[in-house]
Amino acid sequence: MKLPIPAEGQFRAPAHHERVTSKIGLALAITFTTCFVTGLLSHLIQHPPGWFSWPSRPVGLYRVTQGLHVIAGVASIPLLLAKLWSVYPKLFGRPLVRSLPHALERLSILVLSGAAFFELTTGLLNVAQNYPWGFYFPQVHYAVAWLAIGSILVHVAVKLPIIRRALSRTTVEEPPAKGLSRRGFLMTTGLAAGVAVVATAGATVPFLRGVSGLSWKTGKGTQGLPVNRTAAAAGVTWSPAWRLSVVTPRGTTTFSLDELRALPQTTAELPIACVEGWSQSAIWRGISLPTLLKAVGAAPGTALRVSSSERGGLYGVSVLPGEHTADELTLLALELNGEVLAPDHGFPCRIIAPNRPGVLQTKWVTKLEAL
Ligand SMILES: Nc1nc2c(c(=O)[nH]1)N[C@H]1C(S)=C(S)[C@@H](COP(=O)(O)O)O[C@H]1N2
Ligand SMILES: [Mo]
Repeated sequence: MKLPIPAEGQFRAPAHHERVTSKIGLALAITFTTCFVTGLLSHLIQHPPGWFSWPSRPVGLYRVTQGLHVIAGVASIPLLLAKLWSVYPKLFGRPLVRSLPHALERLSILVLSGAAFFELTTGLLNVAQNYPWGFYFPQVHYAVAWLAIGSILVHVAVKLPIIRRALSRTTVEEPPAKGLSRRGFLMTTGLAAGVAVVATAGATVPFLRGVSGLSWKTGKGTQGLPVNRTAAAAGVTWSPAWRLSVVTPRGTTTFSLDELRALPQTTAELPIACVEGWSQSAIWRGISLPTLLKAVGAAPGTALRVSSSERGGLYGVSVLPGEHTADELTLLALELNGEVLAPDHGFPCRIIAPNRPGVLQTKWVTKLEAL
């Protein structure tokens, strides 16, 4: 039996109108651009090329950019589904290929949909802390982002005449049709995007914490702060023989925990802003990096390599650039929310610096080396 293939002209539901497609497309262009710019920024902070430097202030800027990254990504999911719904009758356009430009356009849409779909699913699984794949998420998510943004640019350029036409007309005669009106479809799409955001944004927006049923991290956690990797999972243990070594061109200085406690202490309220989209502020207390550098006779603003006692993990080592080691608020923290750091939060000491991705806030620090 042959399945009847509907002709393109047979789809008369208002949701398939080019004005609907264009409006949702515009919203998607905004959310995807937001994702791209904030994602690129996050990538540059974590893998800084020579020309790039990232300031240590304002303290919570990265918290905002990464929060936006995940919120815009979550909002994109219903938008993308609505957009695909709106345009799918075009898939039935025959002949499949009319000309070379037409073939290229179809191919670019295939790449665009594939890349967009890939970014949203991998991103969502990442914030849900599920890693059901064999590749290294950040690298692949980053590479495909270029594919997505590139094909969006091509797509917008090709469709510009249609987008202009569809969005410029103020009143369009709405054909009598069954089902949701155009406005109804757009409102439903907007509502779905809003619900998705509210249900998850509490992971980073404090006043939404109570409302976000699906937010992946809550304020509950050891010492009032979520834990990303526990001491047990990282395989770290501590013994009184533990020492911190600080290596500078002038030699190596070691500190016992008691010696660190005897140095002048600084208190700061700083957020952990995880690349996975959750963030939370806490009160930290410890030795500020300018104080520590002074104690070992190193120049202010010396960049440092930070190593932890964790073996084999991906996040056991980080680099603190000069902008951060010169900032009074960058701490080698010994306390969190008024208590000695719990093992899961990095006991005996961890880095907490203003305006940085959580993944660079190294726990269980054992060595600092001047670069
Ligand atoms: N040594 C080490 N430090 C680490 C990690 C890690 O896996 N190993 N995870 C990082 C990540 S991804 C985050 S978000 C923060 C979370 O800190 P918390 O568990 O104290 O909230 O720690 C960072 N520091
Ligand atoms: Mo993280």
